[in-house]
Amino acid sequence: MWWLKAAVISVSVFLVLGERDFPLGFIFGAATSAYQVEGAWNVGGKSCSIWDTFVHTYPERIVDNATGNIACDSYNKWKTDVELASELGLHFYRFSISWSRLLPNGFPNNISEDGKRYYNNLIDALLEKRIQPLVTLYHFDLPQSLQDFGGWTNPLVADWFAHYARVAFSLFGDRVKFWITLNEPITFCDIAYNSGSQAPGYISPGVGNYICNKNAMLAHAKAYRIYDKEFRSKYNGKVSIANEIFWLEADTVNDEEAAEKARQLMAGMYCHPIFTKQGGWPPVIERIIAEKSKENGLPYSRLPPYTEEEIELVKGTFDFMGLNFYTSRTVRNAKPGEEIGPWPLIGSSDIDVILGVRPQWKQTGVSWFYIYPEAFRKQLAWLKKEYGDIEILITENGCASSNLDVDDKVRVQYYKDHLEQVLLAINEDGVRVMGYTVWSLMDNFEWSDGYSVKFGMYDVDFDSPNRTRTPRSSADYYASVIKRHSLDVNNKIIDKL
Ligand code: GBH
Repeated sequence: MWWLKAAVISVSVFLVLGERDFPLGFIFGAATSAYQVEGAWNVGGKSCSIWDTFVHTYPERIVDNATGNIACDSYNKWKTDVELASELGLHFYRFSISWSRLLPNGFPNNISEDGKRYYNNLIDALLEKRIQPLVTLYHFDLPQSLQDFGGWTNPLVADWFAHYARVAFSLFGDRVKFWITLNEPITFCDIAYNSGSQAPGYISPGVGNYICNKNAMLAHAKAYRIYDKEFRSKYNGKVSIANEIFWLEADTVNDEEAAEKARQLMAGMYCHPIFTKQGGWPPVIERIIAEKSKENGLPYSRLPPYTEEEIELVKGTFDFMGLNFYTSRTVRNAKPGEEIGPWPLIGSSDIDVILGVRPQWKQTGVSWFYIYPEAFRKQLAWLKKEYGDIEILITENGCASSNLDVDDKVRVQYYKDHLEQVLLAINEDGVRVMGYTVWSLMDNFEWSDGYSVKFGMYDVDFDSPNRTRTPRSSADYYASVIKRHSLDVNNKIIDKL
């Protein structure tokens, strides 16, 4: 009576799915990005990206004048990286392609054999271990040759990106089923152009950031449309964008309106055009920036408008939503005449708000990073309310430390507390979270913080030419969560927390 046995097994599987178990199809992964791990900045015909230029031109803007010239040497050590991913039992590994390694002049008429070989090797090695590759097309490293034409502020960048995306889809799409077009446009648009702390290092607050924002939305959309038209029927993959969203909450009950405006500036500018039925900019922000621009004496808005056609092009270009979640801020109205620093680091002079933190949020030892796990659930619920019942993949979540501790209890606690909130979002709020990605598989070049800030489950010895990778407690913990598909793990690390 095999059917009875099967029924009993499936009923009991159903029954034993406890509160601390993840849904059956839930997937776990870890992430890195090309510039942060590959090194080999000038090897095999690769040309410079804006990060190569940035670190070489302004060494003083990076802690210890660090560069990604060698980084984790993943260009040579990709086999080891796949080993680490496999030791952890990852379902998928999220990495990014270096545009200027694959297309050294930025354009699709010169595909690098070396670049092709490198990414083919990595993809094939992952698949051999039954690890799905999840590929980000753009993680902050624009070819310098395209920056020379204005980079993300030139509207042609949307087509340059789309042509690059087509090359990647056609080379790797037979094996890659998950694609992220752009990683965190808020970082390479708002942080970059408002503060200059990210490549290309130009400061153009309230202007460059908005031009970049619009062009990034169009670039994403064009790549998505190409996948849809030319590849989907053959390859049947999924494509989206990964947005970083700090949870923003009202400082006091009087700041609720300010907080909602700020959410529209942080999340809305990169989600509303894609994930809503209306498309286009969040109306409240579009109106405010138009008014501000008028006050500035401009006969047009600093926020470039979308045409009807562009709204249609961008709207609905997603198969799921990618979310990078780390930290939170409070929001309050700025006082009249109060000096306001750059968005999204300190505040926004366009919407007249100031960001802060609560004293009870523990700082990680990294300037921008305060821990508030409950915010994760609030963020997921807000996204569902705002954009509907869409599938969400956590494309990054993780914890920074500034010390070398291999027994990284704070990081284990962070994963546990944040995964608990993910489970609550799924079980209590009905948010359709598909999976979770740890940033990062290993320590790597943490942008302007160089190697002084560490996110890795594996410690990397940057003093050794071997770039030796050593698992931390967090690697052990994450592996047991994945294996058990649950937070109910018998793990000695948990007992020590
Ligand atoms: C993500 O950025 C990135 O996708 C990833 O590459 C990165 O390594 C990871 O998270 C950890 O940071 O020093 O005040 O200028 C998260 C957003 C943007 C947060 C840059 C830190 C610098 C703040 N990051 N930001 S500041």
